Amino acid sequence: MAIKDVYQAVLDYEEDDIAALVEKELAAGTDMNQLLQEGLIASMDAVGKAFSEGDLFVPEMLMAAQTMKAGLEILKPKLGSGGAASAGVIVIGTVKGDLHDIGKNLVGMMLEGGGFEVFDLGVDVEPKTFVEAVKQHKAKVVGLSALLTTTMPAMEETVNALKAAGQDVKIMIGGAPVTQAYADKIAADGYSEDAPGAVELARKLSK
Ligand code: B1M
Repeated sequence: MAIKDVYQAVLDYEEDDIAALVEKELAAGTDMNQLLQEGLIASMDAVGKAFSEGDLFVPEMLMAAQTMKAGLEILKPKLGSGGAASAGVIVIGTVKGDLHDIGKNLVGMMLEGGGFEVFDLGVDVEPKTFVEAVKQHKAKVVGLSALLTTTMPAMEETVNALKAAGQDVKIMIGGAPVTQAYADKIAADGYSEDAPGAVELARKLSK
C-alpha cells in the first residue's frame, strides 16, 4: 500500500475501490495532507493536463473526477479538523435562467480535487443568492457558469450585484459561449475555457 495506489486509482477510474484505499492509507498513519496533495490533487492535475493536451476527453475526465470525489469524501470530515489546509473557499453556480450543470459540476469537482472548499449553489441561481453565499461562506472566489447565450447577461447582473454589495471577492466565469473578451466586458476577474484551467485560475485569483 502506498499513496501512489490512490493516485493510480484516480487515473484508472476506480470509483468503487478508492474509498477503501484512502481508508487503508489513513489507518496506516499516512499524513492526511500528503495523501490529499500527492494522491488526490496530483492525480487530478495529471488528468487536467491530459485533457488540455487532448489525450483525455470529457467522459474520462468526469470518471476521474467522480473517483477523486469518492476518495475526497473519506478525507473531508477530517480535513475540517485541522488536518490539512484548504486552498480557499469558492462559491460556484450556474447563473439565473440556465439549467445546464454538467460542466459546472465538473469544474466544482476539479476545484475540490485542487484542494478548494467548494459551495455549489446549483443551477438557475439568482444574483442575490450568489451575494448572500459569498458573504455567508466568506468566499475568496466566486465562479459563474453559463451555457446559453441568452443567460450570459445574468453573469453581468451577478458581477454587478457582487460589486454593488462591496464584496471583496474575485469573480471567474466560464461555459461554452463565454470568452475572455466577454469577461473583460463585464469586468469579471478571469475566464477559463475548461475545468483544469478553472483550477489554475482559482489558484491565481485566491493568492
Ligand atoms: Co442545452 N443547449 N438546452 N441542454 N445543451 C446547449 C448548450 C446548446 C449549445 C445545444 C445546441 O443548440 N447546439 C444550446 C445553446 C445555444 C446557445 O445558447 N448558443 C442549448 C439549448 C438551446 C438548450 C435549451 C434552450 C433547449 C430547449 O429547451 N429548447 C434548453 C435550455 C434549458 C435552460 O437551461 N433553461 C436546454 C436544455 C438542456 C438539457 C436540460 C436537455 C441538458 C442539460 C442537462 C444538464 O446540464 N444537467 C442540455 C445539454 C446536455 C446540452 C449540451 C448537449 C451539452 C452541454 C454539456 O453538458 N456539455 C449542449 C450542446 C453542446 O455543448 N454540445 C447544449 C459538456 C460539459 C462538460 O461542457 O458545459 O461546456 P460545458 O463545460 C465545460 C466548459 O464550458 C467549462 O468547463 C467545462 C469542462 O471543461 N466551463 C467552465 C463550464 N462552466 C465553467 C465555469 C468556469 C470555468 C469553466 O468558471 C466558473
